[in-house]
Amino acid sequence: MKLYYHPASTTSRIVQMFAMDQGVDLDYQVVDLFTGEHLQPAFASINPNCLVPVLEDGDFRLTECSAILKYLGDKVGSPAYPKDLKERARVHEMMDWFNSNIYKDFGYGMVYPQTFPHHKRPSDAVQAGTLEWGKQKTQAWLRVLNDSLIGPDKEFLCGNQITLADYMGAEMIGMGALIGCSYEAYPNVQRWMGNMMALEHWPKVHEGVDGFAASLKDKSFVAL
Ligand SMILES: N[C@@H](CCC(=O)N[C@@H](CS)C(=O)NCC(=O)O)C(=O)O
Repeated sequence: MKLYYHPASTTSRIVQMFAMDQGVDLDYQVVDLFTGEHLQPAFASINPNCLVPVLEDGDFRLTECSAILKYLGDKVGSPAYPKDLKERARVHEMMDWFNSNIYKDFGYGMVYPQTFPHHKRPSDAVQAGTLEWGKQKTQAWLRVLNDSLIGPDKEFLCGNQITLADYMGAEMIGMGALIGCSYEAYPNVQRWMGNMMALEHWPKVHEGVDGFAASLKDKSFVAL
């Protein structure tokens, strides 16, 4: 199986972390987001959304990191994708929560407009308004995540076993490193992120994005 990806892409790292942690062998092909390779006809014919990641399994092609995780989870019979109907529904619930709440307001509303030039809004006023909105919404989501979804006892999002939702959620929170975010106000989130960052393959998968973060460290950002 092949994964089209980029190391600075949050949604690519979600799939990479799962695959490496669960021993799923993938061929990795970089699509260079910084030179706009993903916008060129060759990649647009692979994914008309012009986004990574894309998985290819023979002649079967799949986009959307959430769908890719579920496909791989079932394909390899991963314990991170429980088969019990209600346990699986909880994992889906958490994945949808991250993808439709945090990723929209934090990723597309705060991190990307400040780190990818083509996501910067067309005027200073629109940019400032976008970031302010994104920050307020993100803080509210983090409060829910900290107080209600994780709480003081659980090691992982759906209990004490890692699931697909953790691989997705940890990247969607971890990308805040690019703009210098601190999660000190959210101790349960910090504790859970610590569990995820202790995974064996975390440093290797994050080499590229850590380098990108280091290159941005002297810039000033609207952060948490
Ligand atoms: N809904 C997609 C979103 C994928 C996505 O946001 N990909 C970003 C990188 S993290 C991308 O390819 N961005 C290119 C761009 O914005 O031009 C998924 O979940 O896979």
